[in-house]
Amino acid sequence: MKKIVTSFLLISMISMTLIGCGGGGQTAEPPAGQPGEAAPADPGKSRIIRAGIGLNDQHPQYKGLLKFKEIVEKETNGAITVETYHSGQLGDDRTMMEALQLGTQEMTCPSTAPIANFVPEFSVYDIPFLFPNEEVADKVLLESEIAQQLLDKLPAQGMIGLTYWENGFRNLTNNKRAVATAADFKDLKIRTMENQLHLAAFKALGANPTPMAFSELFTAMQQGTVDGQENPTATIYLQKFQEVQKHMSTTQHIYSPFVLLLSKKFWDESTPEQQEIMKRAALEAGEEERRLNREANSKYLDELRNAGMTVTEVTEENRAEMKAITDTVLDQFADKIGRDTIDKVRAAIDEASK
Ligand code: TK8
Repeated sequence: MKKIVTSFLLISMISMTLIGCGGGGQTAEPPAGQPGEAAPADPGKSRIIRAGIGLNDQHPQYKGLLKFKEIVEKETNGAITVETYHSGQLGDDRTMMEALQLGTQEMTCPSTAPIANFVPEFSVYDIPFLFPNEEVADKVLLESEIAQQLLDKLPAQGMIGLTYWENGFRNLTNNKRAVATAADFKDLKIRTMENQLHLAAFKALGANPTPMAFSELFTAMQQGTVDGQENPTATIYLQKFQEVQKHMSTTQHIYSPFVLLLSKKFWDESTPEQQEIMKRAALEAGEEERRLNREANSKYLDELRNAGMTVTEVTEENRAEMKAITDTVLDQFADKIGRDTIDKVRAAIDEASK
């Protein structure tokens, strides 16, 4: 099935390239209609955003994409159509970001962790135990200058960061033992996202981490290639990880933001009015995505228990010990991330925590 979808997409991409001379077609036309007004409906000329994510269609992130689609299609009077693809149908996070750079895909929504492979400063969000809670994360990500400055580094990489959405606080699951303390991480084979700071942090905790694309994770856990992984509760439940994992711990070790990314090529081919609409739609859909995500995270913790997982609530004291250990790896990343970026994000968090 996946093969068929992929080859169908390939064929349609190739034919679009041939027809549209360069993939997107309709380059640099002057904005139609009155200033401040969306381009008029012209079904023949609708430009398409292919939006792909790694999570499945039950996840709040996919619902967010549907909301984005609804707003953009309505407000551009159909001049932009959004096609949504879930479950890695268009590839994993890295592949999709590369496709955005090439202009062969228009939209994706990765965690900031894999974005750090393109813009290293994004790894500031990978510092374990950085954000104290969701309210502070919202203020920093949506209102601080530094969060916007990080998005502003994306165009140089061929991508536009429309805004931040939420993946959320990550929890550990595994098949070996109930993890309550830092010592319990010992020798656990943990899949991490493809990110150096995550790898180093889990190594420091005594685990045996291995980076892997999300699309390969379920099978890896099923076959025992890894003992466990870490993701927010909603993802764990909705991706059915409870079927292949016994233990879950509310480590809440990292708050992962998502960034809603658009290819710079598509952005540049859009009128200022369309750009405005996409920005606004990203924000509005993001509000919905956050709301649904928080509902899901609290609702599914019990569902994981009901499904037979042992859920270990990690105490603040044990979390503090984990933080003290992971803090020891930060210095080796400070130059890569930029000490200035780290200081600014910490200051924004302090300000938002007041
Ligand atoms: C899905 C990923 C996922 C992330 C991960 O493509 O890789 O663990 O948390 O949500 O973006």
